[in-house]
Amino acid sequence: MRTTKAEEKLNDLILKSSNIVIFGHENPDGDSIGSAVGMYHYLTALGKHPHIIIHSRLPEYFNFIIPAGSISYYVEDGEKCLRCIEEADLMLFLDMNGMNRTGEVSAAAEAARLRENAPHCALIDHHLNPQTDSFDVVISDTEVSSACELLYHVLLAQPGVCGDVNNLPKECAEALLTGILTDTNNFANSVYPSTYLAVSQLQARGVDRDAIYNEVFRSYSEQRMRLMGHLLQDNMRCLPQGVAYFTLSIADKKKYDFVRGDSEGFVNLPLSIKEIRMTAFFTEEPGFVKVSLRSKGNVDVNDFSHKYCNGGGHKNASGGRLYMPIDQVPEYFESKVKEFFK
Ligand SMILES: [Mn+2]
Repeated sequence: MRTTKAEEKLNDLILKSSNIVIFGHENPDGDSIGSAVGMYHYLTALGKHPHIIIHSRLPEYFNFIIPAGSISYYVEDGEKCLRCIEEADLMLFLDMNGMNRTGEVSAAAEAARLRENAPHCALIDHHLNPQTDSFDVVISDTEVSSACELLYHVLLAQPGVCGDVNNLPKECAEALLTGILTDTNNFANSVYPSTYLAVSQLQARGVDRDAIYNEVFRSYSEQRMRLMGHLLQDNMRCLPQGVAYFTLSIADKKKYDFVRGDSEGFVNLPLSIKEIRMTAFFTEEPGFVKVSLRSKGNVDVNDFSHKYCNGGGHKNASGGRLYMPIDQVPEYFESKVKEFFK
């Protein structure tokens, strides 16, 4: 097992730290929570004191991998979060390309960098354009399926693990596989040869892939499926450029008893239409519209999001925000699609 300089440095920082804060990104998904929880178990097994900080709560169907008391949510218990940052020797940022992706807690994280006895900071991520300046260690690779896959390779290269997956706690392996399953949408996208190697080893470690699949992809409500039907039937529009999009209003969320995570995966649905090469899904939130973009082949939605949606991500999957009423989004989006595909 070859260990890179960055992996060695990460190992050093972990060994000499005790209180370690792990940050997940705002609107956490399976990869964010999987990588954070995976790291939490690894550090706990080493005798460290890790704690996870996330801006706000995640969908309930991820509860099955979250150890009791392991996470504090900034919007619910900001004081505890600030105390953890205050006491941190090391802060880890997973599945995000910069501290600003942690939401409102990012101000406290950035301020901690300037204090006396500042904590060290490490980034482990698979998004484009990592903000390397803010970190002592940056482990960034965009040629992997997910942060969880990258973390798997990083943990295996740690001297104490010696390349043997059996040296990782089983709960760590479960969390990592959860993130790989969700970020690839059950192996539909962003799958690399290294992904199968990781998954093969994680299954060999005894992780029950089918059980995770049922927890993550088959745990929704009836109302969620009816909402999906409504959006596809009454709301989806297909444009001549091979672009499909739909919007979810706060009114529809109320009508269909929407809970966090219910719209997970919706954005991918129109990509099953042969002619469609790009999809957009707009969700009305208080004060802004959340944008999710997906594409097939060479259509670069990272570029689209940078140009028109105040965001970014990956070539075939990215996100952003619009600051306009939801009913103005169709006109805006359709004009930008015309410009983009000109
Ligand atoms: Mn990810």
